[in-house]
Amino acid sequence: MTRVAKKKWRSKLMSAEDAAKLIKNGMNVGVSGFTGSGYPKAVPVALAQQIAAAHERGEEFQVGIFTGASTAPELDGSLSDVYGMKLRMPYQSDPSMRNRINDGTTTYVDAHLSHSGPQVLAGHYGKMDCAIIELTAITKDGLLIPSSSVGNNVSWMEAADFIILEVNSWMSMGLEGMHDIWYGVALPPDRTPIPITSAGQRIGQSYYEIPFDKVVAVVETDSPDRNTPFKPLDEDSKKIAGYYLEFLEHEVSKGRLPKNLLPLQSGVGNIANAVLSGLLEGPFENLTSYTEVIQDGMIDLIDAGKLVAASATAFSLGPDYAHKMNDNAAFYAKSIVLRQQDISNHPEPIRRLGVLASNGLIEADIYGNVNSTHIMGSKMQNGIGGSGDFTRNAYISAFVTPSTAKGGAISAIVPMVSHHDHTEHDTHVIITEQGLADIRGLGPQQRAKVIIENCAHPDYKPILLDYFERAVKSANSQHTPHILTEALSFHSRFLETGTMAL
Ligand code: 0RQ
Repeated sequence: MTRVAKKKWRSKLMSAEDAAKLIKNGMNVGVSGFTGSGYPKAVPVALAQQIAAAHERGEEFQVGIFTGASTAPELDGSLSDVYGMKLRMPYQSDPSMRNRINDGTTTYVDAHLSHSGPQVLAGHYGKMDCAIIELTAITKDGLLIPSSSVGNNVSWMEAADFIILEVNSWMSMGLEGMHDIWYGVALPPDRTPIPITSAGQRIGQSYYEIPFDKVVAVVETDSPDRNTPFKPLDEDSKKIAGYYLEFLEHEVSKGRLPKNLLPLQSGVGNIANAVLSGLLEGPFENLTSYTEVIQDGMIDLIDAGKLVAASATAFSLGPDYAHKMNDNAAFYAKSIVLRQQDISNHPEPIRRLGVLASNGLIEADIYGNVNSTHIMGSKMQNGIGGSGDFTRNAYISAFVTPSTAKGGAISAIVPMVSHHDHTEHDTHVIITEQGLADIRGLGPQQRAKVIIENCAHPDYKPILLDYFERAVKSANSQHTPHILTEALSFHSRFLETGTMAL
């Protein structure tokens, strides 16, 4: 049966190729999609083909692409393979896209995810011409049911001059009712409080509302989301998860956290998923989550009855779990709420609910500053994503990482970070497979000792301690001692010799 059930919407049906022809050189295009979920699957591929053909003819053709977060090969991959993007924001993780950013073809604006929609609406990027948004269905009553992510869709459809909809019949109709679309967001000075006081609370409606006349095409698709499977849990991820869970139990025993904890946020990656797996065996019940993406581990926690409410903006599920979600979406809609990302990631509910954040990092320095985005200070890995939204506003902000990268040639703990995303003020706990540094309430020198002692790899501990002790002796201040000519010596040594080790 067709997913475009309302007759008047069927008058807009079009092929992906014809819809893509409506997008011209230089346009800014807002697309749905968040960590491999809910991105349009047909029009971007057709657009990439048209861009490649134009380039063959020697014509200029590039567009600006605005998303929720990372997408998938059909979008970031296909458009960056043909050098089709002049601008990309706010987050990506695609290898081809990363190459275009680092070879200078595409300008990348690495924005906080909660800011990205409002910034476009405020006009920071000029005009948004087109929005391409994936839906689960247009019902016979004319309701537009979102698909597996909400992301920036509300902002893009409001900002764009015209809208192309992709209706994907691969999505489960059981998703109807899972979304919470709140049309109360406004730019200053018209902002009003977001009335969320518990993680699972619904404050809006389950469908989008857009002017019929703004929609120029409806394209039917039947394609799965393309989420990458999580790697099997390795020993180090399990150790890191174990330290975090011990820490949370300790906080409960001291009366600093309630028995069912506070709403959990869990960043991207395998360690985050290992933490969720650890919770499955842990003592905590009636857990809640106020986070950005629903990961495999959360589905297990819901199945086990341990997680009672989860708020996010998208799924980030491995293929097996994505199918499980599709088969049982109506059941999961009882405990999962998918919201716009300017609400799922907004400082206001994050601070109000007292979220416990846990995010990955590329490197941290001995004083607790964190680099989440740049390899050796220059090369973009993914982007800040939602990590700043959560770490800056969390009740307790933990960072998790293996103590080394690239087979031990790189230490995740360095004298000074080569790029700053999260400052020492927003880092409360750092955890590696070596141990946990609880740096709350500590001054810079005390933090350095705990971070080096508890988190650094044994191969790097002596040279970090040596740096710190010499800095204490020679620095012009005892507050945050540094030897500026040596502060980035670990990085320059790696670039010269291929290892940070001496
Ligand atoms: O590279 O894939 O080539 O082997 O970085 O590192 O250890 O697999 O860890 O997948 O958790 O990613 C910070 C990038 C960590 C991620 C970051 C290399 C390493 C590997 C990945 P390979 P791991 P993760 C809200 C949260 C920002 C967004 C965010 C991230 C690759 O967590 O993007 O937090 N965070 N969002 O080898 C050189 C170093 C390195 C290094 C790691 N010091 N130097 N390479 N790598 N450390 C949720 C959302 O926003 C959706």
